[in-house]
Amino acid sequence: MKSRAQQVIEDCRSIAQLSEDPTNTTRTFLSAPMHDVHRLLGEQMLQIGMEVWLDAMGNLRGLYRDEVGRGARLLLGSHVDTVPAAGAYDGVLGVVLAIQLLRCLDRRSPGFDIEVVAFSEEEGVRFGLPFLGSRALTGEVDEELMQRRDANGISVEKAIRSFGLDPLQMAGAAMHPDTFGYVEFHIEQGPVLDSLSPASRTQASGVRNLGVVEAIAGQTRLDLRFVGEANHAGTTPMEMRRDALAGAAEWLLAVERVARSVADMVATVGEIEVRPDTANVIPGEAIVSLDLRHASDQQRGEALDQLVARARRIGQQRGLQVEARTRSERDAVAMNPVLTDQLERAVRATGSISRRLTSGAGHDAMVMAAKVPAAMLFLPSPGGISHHPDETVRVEDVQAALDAGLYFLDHLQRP
Ligand code: HGY
Ligand code: MN
Ligand code: MN
Repeated sequence: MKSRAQQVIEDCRSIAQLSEDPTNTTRTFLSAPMHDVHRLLGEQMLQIGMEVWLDAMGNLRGLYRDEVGRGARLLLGSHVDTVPAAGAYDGVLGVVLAIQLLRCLDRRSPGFDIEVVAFSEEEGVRFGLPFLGSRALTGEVDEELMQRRDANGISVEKAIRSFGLDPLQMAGAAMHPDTFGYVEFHIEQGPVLDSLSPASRTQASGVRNLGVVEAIAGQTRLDLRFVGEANHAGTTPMEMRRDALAGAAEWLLAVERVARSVADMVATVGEIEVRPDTANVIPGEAIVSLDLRHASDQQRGEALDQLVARARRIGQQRGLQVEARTRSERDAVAMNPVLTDQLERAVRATGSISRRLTSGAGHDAMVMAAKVPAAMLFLPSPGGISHHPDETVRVEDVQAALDAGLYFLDHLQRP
């Protein structure tokens, strides 16, 4: 008989097969495989007596009514979209584990309703803007967002209609007014927890480390556009060039230098677009992305100003036009201490070690926290790998998270 933790892992691996790309796991906002994800998870929700629906942003929602029906509601969930060539657990684990927790409740009354939400989009891959799913629950959807276009010129609004949903019903996606808390189970996606529990020690002793998240680092996503002059690669002397890519490359190394100079800062240039992108033409235009994160909003702001100023200086020195455009900006968010303390108590009461930490990764909890007390529980990421096919979890840690989650639900005092 498969354990509940093994079932969680198996479900995540089954969902990882539902992809836009047969060679890896890639599932972006309201792409075709999302229909299959909704079918698989929706069936599981229906089997445990939940009411199931899709909201206008494509979030799959399931409600487990407490038979006492006092109406107060706890939200559990995470996202079911992925980055390209993703692992099987980022996001999905939080939804599958939440459904498994309700199975563990086995119709016992937690004393409140529980809604499980599978957010349609958190990564920001298709439209360059993250958290589309949770924005719909917190009322952060406006016309500008609805008209954002993807690489094929399709708007968010059109994508919603093409999926068979009605964007005019967006207000109906709002979080239920009786929601008193949001809890997200997620993999750490970094090396901290795994380095604290080398397999030899804790595997042997069986003691597990789980992460109790105190805060989520703030993040800035920015596009930097360098414009020079395309010209012949063979006839243009070096001193007569205005090479946009060379300027972007100089800036990219400055990004790395600045991030390394500030403790706990991370900065990534993950995207680069070159025009005309041809071997024998000097690049006339280079657009690079910046993902900048730090727990301190002030230090992130200072580094951002420093980097934009550096780009402008490089532009002056190289005769390049430089434009900076912010894609999205989210300040660091503290998790709710009342819920977080109770998560920690649940971790300890069920025999695991609670490790408090700040999340470097962004999560829907940072959006939800604006409207409702939010908390997160992390499972270790073996090898610290994530946003990669080798992303994984240990079944013992999934079991520890289920044990802690059940204890949390059984003893929850509302914030
Ligand atoms: O990028 C992130 O921090 C998250 O995985 N969306
Ligand atoms: Mn992610
Ligand atoms: Mn995630």
